[in-house]
Amino acid sequence: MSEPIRSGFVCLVGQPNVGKSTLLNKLVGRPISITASKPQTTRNRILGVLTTEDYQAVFMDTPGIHKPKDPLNLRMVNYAKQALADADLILMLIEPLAAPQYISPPNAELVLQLVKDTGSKALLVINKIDRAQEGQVLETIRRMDETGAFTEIVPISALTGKGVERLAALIPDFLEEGPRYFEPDSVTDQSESALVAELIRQEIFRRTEQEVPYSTAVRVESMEEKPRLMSIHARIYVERESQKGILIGKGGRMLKAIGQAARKNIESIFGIQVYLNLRVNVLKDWSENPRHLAELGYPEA
Ligand SMILES: Nc1nc2c(ncn2[C@@H]2O[C@H](COP(=O)(O)OP(=O)(O)O)[C@@H](O)[C@H]2O)c(=O)[nH]1
Ligand SMILES: [Mg+2]
Repeated sequence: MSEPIRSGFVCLVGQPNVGKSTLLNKLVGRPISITASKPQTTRNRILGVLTTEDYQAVFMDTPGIHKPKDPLNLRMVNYAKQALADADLILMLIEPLAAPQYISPPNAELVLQLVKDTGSKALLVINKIDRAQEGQVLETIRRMDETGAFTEIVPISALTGKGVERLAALIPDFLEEGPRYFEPDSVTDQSESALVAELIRQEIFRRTEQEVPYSTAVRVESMEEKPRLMSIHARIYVERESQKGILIGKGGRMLKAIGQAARKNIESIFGIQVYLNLRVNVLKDWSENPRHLAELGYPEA
């Protein structure tokens, strides 16, 4: 029998693009949740596990809360709401409020209401302080403290890591005695193929514009581990022929760049040389189709 530990599920929520996935990766110390400078990069609930001698925190990264306008986004927001309901502790992220009005953005108000509705313990994380004035951060703390919704308010920069250790040190105080949900050496519940598909999608999000990243889904069809090489075949789905053209690019250059960048990340995460084969298919209006959504990894919440 191992010693009793503290454990629990810690939900990261916030408006799109506030830095939830960047923070998850910093907390866990591994790039397991993809990030990009675009909203709605994260589409699923992604678990990141932090195990120490005396506690295990299972962080749940979530899609940003917003007002969904299509079936895919409706599912994404529902995954976030489900994670909120499952949480023992909530970390709500916001960015420093902007002077002179210090009004919180509409999606942040929406998140705050959802957090309050759970009745769970919540900490407020003010992220991106690396690009804010000190006075702006202080005024944000003051205003958010007035909501009475938070046990603690912690300013951080998920990008530089400033304040993240302090935040991590607070977490075990809010966990209760419980089981080790995951083996001490596991950092996520994602399968290898799900993580690979996400790493490919990350490069699409970072390299394409407008509706293209939002019309893209990735599925890994095979991963074969040979003695010194992992051979991976993956398929990228888009909704229209024109999007396929953009993803492939002139002379195949875009697809090549996506593949190269994804391959480097996969190699560094798995520590093995990788052969990556990418193909692009049109699956007309998949993001509107319940069956296609489920097949591509976005089942109803
Ligand atoms: N300057 C700055 N940028 C950040 C910070 N945290 C995240 N970002 C950037 O904000 C963008 C969105 O980050 P991401 O983690 O994908 O946000 P999410 O949508 O909330 O998961 C990315 O370009 C990140 O590099 C931070 O502390 N400071
Ligand atoms: Mg994210």
